[in-house]
Amino acid sequence: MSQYRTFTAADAVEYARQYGQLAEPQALVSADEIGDGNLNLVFKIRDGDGVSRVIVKQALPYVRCVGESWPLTLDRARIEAETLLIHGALCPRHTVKILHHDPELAVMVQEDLSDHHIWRSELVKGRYYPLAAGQLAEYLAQTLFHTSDFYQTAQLKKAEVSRFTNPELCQITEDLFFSDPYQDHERNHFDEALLPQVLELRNDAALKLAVAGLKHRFLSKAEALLHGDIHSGSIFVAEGKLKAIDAEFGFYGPIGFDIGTAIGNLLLNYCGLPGLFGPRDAAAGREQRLQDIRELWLIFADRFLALCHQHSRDATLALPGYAEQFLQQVWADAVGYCGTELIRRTIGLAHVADLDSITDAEMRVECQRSALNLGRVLIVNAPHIAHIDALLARIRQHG
Ligand code: SR1
Ligand code: MG
Repeated sequence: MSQYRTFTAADAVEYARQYGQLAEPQALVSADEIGDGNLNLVFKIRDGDGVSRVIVKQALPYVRCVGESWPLTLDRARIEAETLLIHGALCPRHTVKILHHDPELAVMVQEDLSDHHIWRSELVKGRYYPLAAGQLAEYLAQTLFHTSDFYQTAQLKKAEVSRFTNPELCQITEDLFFSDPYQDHERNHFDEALLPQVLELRNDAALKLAVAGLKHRFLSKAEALLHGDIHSGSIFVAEGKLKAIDAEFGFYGPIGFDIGTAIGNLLLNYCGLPGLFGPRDAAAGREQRLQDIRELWLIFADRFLALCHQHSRDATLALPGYAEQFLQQVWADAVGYCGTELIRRTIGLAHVADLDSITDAEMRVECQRSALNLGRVLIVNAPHIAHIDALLARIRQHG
C-alpha cells in the first residue's frame, strides 16, 4: 500500500518509469520540477536526449503559493484525476490524458503537452489561436451536458455529486470569489492607487447583494460536474489544438460558473492589452477577444442545445422549450460569475499576468481600474444583459 511522501525528482522519474505507459521506461532519466501554479508540484520527466516524455503531478498537503501555514486536503488529487478521466471520456480531444493516478500518494501521471503552450502566456504575448474559443466551447458543452440531469439518471447523478464533493477547494472559491474582494482581508493585495475604487466596491450594497446571490447559487446549484477553475492558465493550446488541464476544483456546481470563468479570463486579457501593447496596438487584439467571447458562448449554446434535443434522457426535462429556458439561466449566471472573476483576479489573492505583468505602473492601474469597473457592471446588471451582443455592447461601453 502506498503512503504519502513528497516526491523528489528521482522519485518522480521512478514513478514515471512504472506508470508512464512508455515502451521503453528505462529511457526516462531526469526530471525538472516546473510547477508555477498556486498549489502543486509538477515534474517534466525527460529521456536521455532531454526530451520531455511524460508529466508527474503531485498535490502538496498545503497551498504552495502561501506555504505550510495554509494546509489543504490531498483528496484534491483524486478529485482532479477522476474529473479529468470523466471529462476525457466525454471530450477526449480537449482534455489532458491521465495515464495513471494514486489517491494516497496524491499523484497522477499525465500525457506530455510540451508541443502546446499555456493559453494565458500566449494571450499575454499577443498570440492568437483562432480555433481555441470554439474548442473550449465544445469541451464545456460535452462535459457539462453529459454530467447534467439532462443526461445522467437521477440515481447516478446523486452518487456522482457525493463522489465529487470537494469542500476545501470549494471553500477557496467561496472565499476568494465572493467574500475577500468585498471586505478588508489579509489575502487581498492591490496597488494603493486602487484603494478608492476598492472601498467603493466594499460599500456598494447593490453589488454585494448580487454577489450574495452568486455565492448562494455556487453553494447550492449542483447542475453538472464542473472543471471548477477553467481560466486561461488551465488550458494548453497549439495550432488547431486545445486541452484542459488542472481540474482539482472539480465539483457539481452551476454550469454558468465554468462559462463565466472562461469568459472572465478572456476579458481580463481584453482589459490588460492596452497596458501590454499600448492603446493603439491593442485594438486588434481586443477585437479578437470580443469575437472569442462571442464564439465561445454561441458555440457552447448551440452544442449544448443540440445535445439536449438529441440526447436528453429525462422525459420531463426534454419538454420542448425547457432546454432554452434553462440555458437563459445559465447565461445570466455566467455573466455574473464572469464579473466576480474580473474583480477577484484584480484585487484578491490570485492575480493574472494579463494585468500584473504590465510594466508601466500608471497603465497597469488604469487597466486594473477598467477590470474592476467592468466586473461591477456585469455583476449588477447580469439579469438585464439578455444575450451575447448585449454583453459585448456593455464591454465596449465600460471595459
Ligand atoms: C489558493 S489557490 C488560488 C487560486 O489558484 C487556483 O488556480 C484557483 O483559481 C484559485 O482560486
Ligand atoms: Mg489550477
